Formats: sequence, structure tokens, C-alpha cells
Amino acid sequence: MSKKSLFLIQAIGAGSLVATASAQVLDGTRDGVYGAPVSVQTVETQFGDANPNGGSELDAAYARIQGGTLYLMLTGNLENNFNKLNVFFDTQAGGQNVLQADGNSGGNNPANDGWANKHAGFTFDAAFAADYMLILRNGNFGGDRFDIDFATIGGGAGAYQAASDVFGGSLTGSNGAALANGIGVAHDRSNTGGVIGGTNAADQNAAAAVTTGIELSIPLAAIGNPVGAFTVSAMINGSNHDYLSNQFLGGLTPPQGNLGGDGFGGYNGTVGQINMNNFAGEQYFFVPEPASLALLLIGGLALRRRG
Ligand SMILES: [Ca+2]
Ligand SMILES: [Ca+2]
Ligand SMILES: [Ca+2]
Repeated sequence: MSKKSLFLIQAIGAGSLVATASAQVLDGTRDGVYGAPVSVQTVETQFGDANPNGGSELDAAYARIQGGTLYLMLTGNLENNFNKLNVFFDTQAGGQNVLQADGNSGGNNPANDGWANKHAGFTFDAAFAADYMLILRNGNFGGDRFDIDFATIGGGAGAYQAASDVFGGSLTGSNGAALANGIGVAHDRSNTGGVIGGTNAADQNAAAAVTTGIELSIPLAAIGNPVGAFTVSAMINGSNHDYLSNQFLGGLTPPQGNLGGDGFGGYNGTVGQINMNNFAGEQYFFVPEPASLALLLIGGLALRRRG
């Protein structure tokens, strides 16, 4: 065996060892194994600073694929007033660059949580065409609760899964199988750091220092078994899906206030007139393919070249 092949096998072995020694835990706290963020907030929050009470902010995103599961950590805060954290996934060819209404209202999207009719006409940046989405929200309605919805974009009115009160009477906790498709979620709302309130450029060091928020475990099979890198667009919306904040990942370009429904912070009952191409920068981020897979591919090539 060549020295090069031996080195590659040792490198793969070392990678596995590191992954085993430093565990991935679904608990709403950023684990060391995530490594560097894949996206960091660029603007202060106009949906209320989480310090000292309430407010919503998306400080940073971390992603890691292990054993066929995507672990996605969104640090920050989601106010307990049922404001929505909407996370869209572009994992395959096709999908919707312009979101449609629900299947009962002239479009072909799921009817869960009323999101689709409020988004009908919403346009992502040009390279992003959504295939799946998650809705996360928490508040007090007959007791504290945390809810999660999953929808297949373009799947028709019934193409969704939804679960209420996944932490059993609490805003926070961990549930490794919150939905029937195996998606798990955890929430820790203790952050008091991160970005401050406002519309100016975010302190990105403070944003990247936040260690708590919403953590997801998503079987790749639930999002179409993506091959290679794919993209995610995360944003905080009002409790009726009709008033967008200025908290997006990838972030907006400062100074930038809430988009609201008209793009300028005004309310008009819909976010369907918002076009992300009108806002500088890409309001999505990349989830890289697993490093171990890349190493294995390089290793395989090296071994094959010997023959
Ligand atoms: Ca964790
Ligand atoms: Ca797509
Ligand atoms: Ca944009």
C-alpha cells in the first residue's frame, strides 16, 4: 500500500474517532462538532432584542451531516408569542422560486398553518427554489407549548406533518422524533447575548458567540436525500405569516428594518409581494456535503489510481 493511501485511510479513521469522541446532542445547545458557522447574522434585530425579555433574533447557523441525518443549529431566540421561524430547504432540482397558494386556493402547496396563502407570490433569490419547509413556533395557549410543522412544497394541500406541544407543556426541551418522518427538535431560550435591537450592522462576533437556540435533527430521507451541498433559507415571520422581520439567514444588508408585508415595514396582510432579489445579498446559506464523504471519495480515487 502506498504511503498516500495509508495516510488517507488514517485521516478517515481519525475523522471517525473525533466524531465519536465529541458527541452530537439534540438539546438546543451548539455542540463543538458543528465547527464554524455556515451563516452569521448581518443586521441587528427589529423584532425585539432578547435581552432582557422577549424578542426574536437569528444569530447564526451551524450544520453538520452525520449518519444520514442533518443537524441544523440556529442560535438566537424565538419569542413565545407564536411568531414563526420558517426554514425553507432547496435540496433538489425544481421546486418553487415563487411560492404558490395552497392546494385549496388555486396553488399546489400544503394548507397547514395558513402559511401558503400568506406567501403566495413571495419570491426567493434567483438561485433558490424551495422543495421543503419547516415552521417552528412557541407560546402559551392552554399552557406553554412548542409546535413544529413540516411541508412538502408543491405537494398539494395535504402534504404536511404537524405536531403540537412537542415538549409536553413547556416552551423548551428536546424531542428526537417530534414528527412522524423522524425530524427532531430542541429549544433552549436562555440567550441574552447576540445581536442587539436595531437596524444597523450586527456585531458578528457577538452573534457567532451565541451557543443556544433551536436545534433540529432532520433525516436526509425527509428532505429528498440531497446529494452534495444544498441551500437553506431561514427567516422569522409574524404570528400570522404576514409580517416578515429583518432576521434572515443568510442575512440582509444593513441598514435594514423589518420587511413587513410591503418590503418597507408596512402591513398589508400578506408577504406575497416580497421579492428577495430586491434585497442585496443572498438570503440563503449553504450546507456543505459531509467532509467524511469527500475524504472517502478522494481515498477511493487514490486507491483506484494504484491499479
Ligand atoms: Ca446540541
Ligand atoms: Ca429545489
Ligand atoms: Ca437577496
